[in-house]
Amino acid sequence: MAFELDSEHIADENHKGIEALQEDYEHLGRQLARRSIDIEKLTVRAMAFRVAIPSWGVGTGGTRFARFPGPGEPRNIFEKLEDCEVVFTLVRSTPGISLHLPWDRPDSVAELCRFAERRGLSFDSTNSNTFQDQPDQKLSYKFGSLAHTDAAVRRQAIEHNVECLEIGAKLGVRAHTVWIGDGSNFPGQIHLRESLSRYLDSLRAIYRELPGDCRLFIEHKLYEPAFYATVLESWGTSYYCASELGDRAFSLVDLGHHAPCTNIEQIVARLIQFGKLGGFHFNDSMYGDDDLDAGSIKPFQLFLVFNELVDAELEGVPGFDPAYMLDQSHNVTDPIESLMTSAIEVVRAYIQAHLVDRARLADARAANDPVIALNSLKDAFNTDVRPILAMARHRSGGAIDPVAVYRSSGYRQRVARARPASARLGAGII
Ligand code: AOS
Ligand code: ZN
Ligand code: ZN
Repeated sequence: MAFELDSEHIADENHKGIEALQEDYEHLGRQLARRSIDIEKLTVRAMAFRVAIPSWGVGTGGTRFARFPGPGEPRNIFEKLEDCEVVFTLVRSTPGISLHLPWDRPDSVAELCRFAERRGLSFDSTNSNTFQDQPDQKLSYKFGSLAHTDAAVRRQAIEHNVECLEIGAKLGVRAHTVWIGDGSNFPGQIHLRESLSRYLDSLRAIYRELPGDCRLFIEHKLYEPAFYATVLESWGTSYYCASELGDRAFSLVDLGHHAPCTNIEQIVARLIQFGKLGGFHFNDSMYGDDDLDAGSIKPFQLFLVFNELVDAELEGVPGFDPAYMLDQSHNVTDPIESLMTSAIEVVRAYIQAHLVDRARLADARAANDPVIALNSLKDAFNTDVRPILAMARHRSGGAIDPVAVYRSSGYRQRVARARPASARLGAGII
């Protein structure tokens, strides 16, 4: 049974909002014209922006205490893609899918490709998993994977990543992302330098197998599951490893993987400057990791990150080509609603960053005028660009109000009937 949002339903719902949107859009257009900004150019940019959806994000996540499954959760990669299609149909900026292996390992790669293509979807990256044991697995990752003390475990983890590369090549992905849970939970448990050397050696073995058009992204994370010392704990170590590996290895920044109060936009700027920014996992957090939807706690931080990205884009920094992906765990929301809302937030930050008067900002910096410099950013951030985002969706055939259209479509109720709950799903703490 195929699930499709009826285009007539979207058009009917859009009809209710188009007059108000037109009015708001024209008003904003006049405001921006006074600042010498052409609203139409921004709308074109919003229509072209892409952020990928994680296949694991359409299932309900959990904490180590509990997981409360929602109705109609997808039970396999095909059902996950059906949910991703809903997000794409309504927001239009999310045709790319980040695939997770082995959770999404297909019986037939060709069939998976056809299934995605028919829905206008494509695969953006593969993500390996050596942070869990799988039922058919020979050796355990309890004490690590790529950095394990036992060469046989490291070999097994390397082979898994190489399998991801092979599948990814058939799917046409542009990147393979490696995040490992390796590290230690107690002081003394691992040799801090030797574990990093083992990790790097394993990465070298993976890198050697990288198909020509694919990039290797390594994802750092401050803590968890290794609460005392994580092997790839910071952007500095990530940068070092990416540099050691070669030109096609890059650092991936997951916004949730930093200590509170960390200046993430500065990390982003450093990685751009050193030619090693691979991409992002967007989400938001109060304390740690991908607890919350993008932009729900620190929308200004998201804007400041995009301010660095747009600055590099406009300057034409050589080799600057970051991949944008969401990586979130949805515990209490309908994942489709969270993903749509987050995708819109990311485009919001991108468009706002394009509103920065960069000449004014440069002058303020030259004059050592922090007030005007900050105001240059705040003027952009405080501009309500929602009419641009809604118009971009509308013109691309999506929804003016995606959550409202989704709710009134009855999609969740339909899949709840068609997909009886299965005992265990892949998503948990991710
Ligand atoms: C883990 O904390 C990382 O954010 C990973 O990027 C990701 O959530 C995982 O690979 C999904 O399994
Ligand atoms: Zn991540
Ligand atoms: Zn994470």
